[in-house]
Amino acid sequence: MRTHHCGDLNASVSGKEVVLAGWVDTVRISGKIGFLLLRDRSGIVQVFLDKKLAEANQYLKPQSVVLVKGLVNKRPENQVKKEMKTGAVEVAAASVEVLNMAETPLPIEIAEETTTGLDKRLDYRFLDVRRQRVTDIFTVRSKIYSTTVAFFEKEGFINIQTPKLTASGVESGAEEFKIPYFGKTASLAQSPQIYKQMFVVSGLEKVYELGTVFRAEKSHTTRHLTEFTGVDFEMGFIRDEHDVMTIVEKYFVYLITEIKKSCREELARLGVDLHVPKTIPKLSMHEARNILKKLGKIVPENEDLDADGEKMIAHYIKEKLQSDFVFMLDYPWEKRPFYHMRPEKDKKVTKSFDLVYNGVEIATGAQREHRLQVLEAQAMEKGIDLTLMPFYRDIFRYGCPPHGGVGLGLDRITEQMLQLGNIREAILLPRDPERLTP
Ligand code: AMO
Repeated sequence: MRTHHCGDLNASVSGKEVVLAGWVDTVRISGKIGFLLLRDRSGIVQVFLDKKLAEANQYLKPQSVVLVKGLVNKRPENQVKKEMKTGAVEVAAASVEVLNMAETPLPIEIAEETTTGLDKRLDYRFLDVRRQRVTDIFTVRSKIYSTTVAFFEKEGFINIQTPKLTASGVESGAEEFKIPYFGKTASLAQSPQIYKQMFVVSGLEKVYELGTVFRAEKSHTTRHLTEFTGVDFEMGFIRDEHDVMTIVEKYFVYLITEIKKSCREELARLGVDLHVPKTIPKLSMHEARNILKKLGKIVPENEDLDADGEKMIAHYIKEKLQSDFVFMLDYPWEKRPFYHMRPEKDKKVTKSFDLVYNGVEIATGAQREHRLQVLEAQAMEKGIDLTLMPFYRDIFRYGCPPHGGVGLGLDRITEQMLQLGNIREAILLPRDPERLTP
């Protein structure tokens, strides 16, 4: 249909006939002539309409879809607006064909500085994405996704896809969505935890999955969704949880280096300056509690850090070590699931960690307990009878290597990387306790 995209036009194609197609950003008819700003995924170009075309298109509505044929001309230097990506040239239209007229009024304001609130924008997300900022966010997210896959492939992990319809999970019963399943009750997978362990034990040794995770959490926060994209990996033959953290550190060095390189324009428009971590500092929960105590916040021994505590620690680490990331180690046993390993010397903690990025937890990981007797006893302590989960129990019976892994949230990574302030900005169609449409 088209010979060029709007964003491809520059002085080098000046004098050429082109065919463009896209959405009408604005149309301005003044006196006998007109100007139409045409937008496609790559950018915006100004189209000049002579008297005949200006008259014919005086009722053209913004957001209509048009096909423009015309000649590329260099614009006079004094007319070139710096902020316009293709500002150096314009197209003198020979014809404008309206492929589809948009209705008016538009339900949301499609402008860079939109006054439409987030909820309404999400109701009309397909229109919201027509804003450059939103296209930029999802271009970066797409790159985060593909770079994540590239990283795990490069590191020799094998991609797995595991069921999302399950009998039950291992995270926490309260967080499962139960659905009818041919006379039985199924749960939507709240994590691929069981399966990623299963396929390490199977002999695949190193596995990863990017998949949908469901959590029936009635949380109305800026960082919780009921459906999100999990980045899970699991690896066998580890010495301890630090081997797993090494992979996480390598991943973020690779990811941020790649995003800085391939999304330069998007990051510039979004006003984001990314820092590639060198090493990620590690802080035990014991140290974190002491730091927070000095800052006036008391966190009891058996408690997790809340969102506020994470932010305070992140701020402290940023000031002291200039790092956007921090690993938090040794989470209390009371707050962690039964499958986390506990160190021999201190059964009150676990060989687990969280990764905090710009003040928000984006990953949880641990060395898993692979000795069946210990695992069964740990499950019992948490009130879970492993004999009721035979397919999980079995994976520890026939040769199970020491192993560990991590669950990261792709939506949270995107949100924190781009500093969007709300996880809903980082996902096309968020699901939360109030939102099930569109
Ligand atoms: P956890 O429950 O901490 O760990 O989840 C791992 C990561 O997933 C993301 N996340 C969420 N993102 C959006 N909305 C939510 N409601 C939400 N809940 C979690 C976060 C979090 O760090 N099986 C373990 C992981 C493991 O040990 O391998 C687990 O699921 O980024």
